[in-house]
Amino acid sequence: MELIIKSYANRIGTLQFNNEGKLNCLSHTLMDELMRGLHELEQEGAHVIVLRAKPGVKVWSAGHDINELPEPRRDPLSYGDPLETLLRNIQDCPVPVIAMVEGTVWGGACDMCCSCDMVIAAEGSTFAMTPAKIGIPYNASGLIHFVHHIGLNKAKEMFFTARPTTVHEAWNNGFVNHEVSKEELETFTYDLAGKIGKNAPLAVRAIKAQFRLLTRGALIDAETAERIQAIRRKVYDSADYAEGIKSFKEKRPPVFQGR
Ligand code: LCV
Repeated sequence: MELIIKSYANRIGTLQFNNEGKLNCLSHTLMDELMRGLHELEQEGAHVIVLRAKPGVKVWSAGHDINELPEPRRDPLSYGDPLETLLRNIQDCPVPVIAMVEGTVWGGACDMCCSCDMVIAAEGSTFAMTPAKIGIPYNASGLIHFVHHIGLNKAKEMFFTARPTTVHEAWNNGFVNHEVSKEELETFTYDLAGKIGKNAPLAVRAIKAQFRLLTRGALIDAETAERIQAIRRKVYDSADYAEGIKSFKEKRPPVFQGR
């Protein structure tokens, strides 16, 4: 693995992003390595896994690799998209996964934190959900994630404004378990991971599995699911989605026409 550094000690696995040059953006390769790392660490006997970036990063992860977003007219966040698969892999990982965050977190990387079982973030961290900046309709499972974690109004504000949420706001919203100083981030996180690692692994796994099943969101009928898909398709078929990607690549602000 090149874009992820995997390590294991005292029942705690660690997966560290290793692509600062591209701001640890979630490329298909990096996400494949993350999924492989989760599986391997769980097989090696990890009781808990920490996701992290290198100490001192300014950008924890810049989110989905925009250059790998599908061309317009294709769903950018379909069920089989590597990002969606990664999020489910984290949620379904039999052992708790902790996001240890410093710096700024963008788009799909925020949803990745949401998919973790806990988030511990250093002072000065921020979290921004940016699909509206790029012209992406997001998707039902992702939106439900945020509603569950931070409530409907805060989730709407995060998505509609696309502005970075401070770690203090995120802690207040329940998105972050602990806000700690940069100096104590690593010690605090691994102490907490150690507490989980000492508990009965079967019980911890069973409790995580029950949380996963109990929070899968309200059942929706087939017609509602189809209506959601129709609403989303109008957006990823739009000129605005094409403009969102094009403007990013041309390093200029997007000019959305509402069509
Ligand atoms: C590819 C990148 C990226 C990137 N992809 O440095 O949630 S959804 O629905 O939106 C979902 C689909 C999603 O996750 O979409 C991506 C959401 N992410 C963002 O909106 C963040 C986009 N990036 C930025 O706003 C800036 O890069 C930040 C603020 C993160 C850092 O700004 P800074 O000025 O420090 P640059 O912008 O110069 O970026 C450094 C290099 O990383 C690339 C960017 O194109 C540049 O590449 P070059 O050096 O080749 O020009 N880069 C940054 N983000 N998500 N590539």
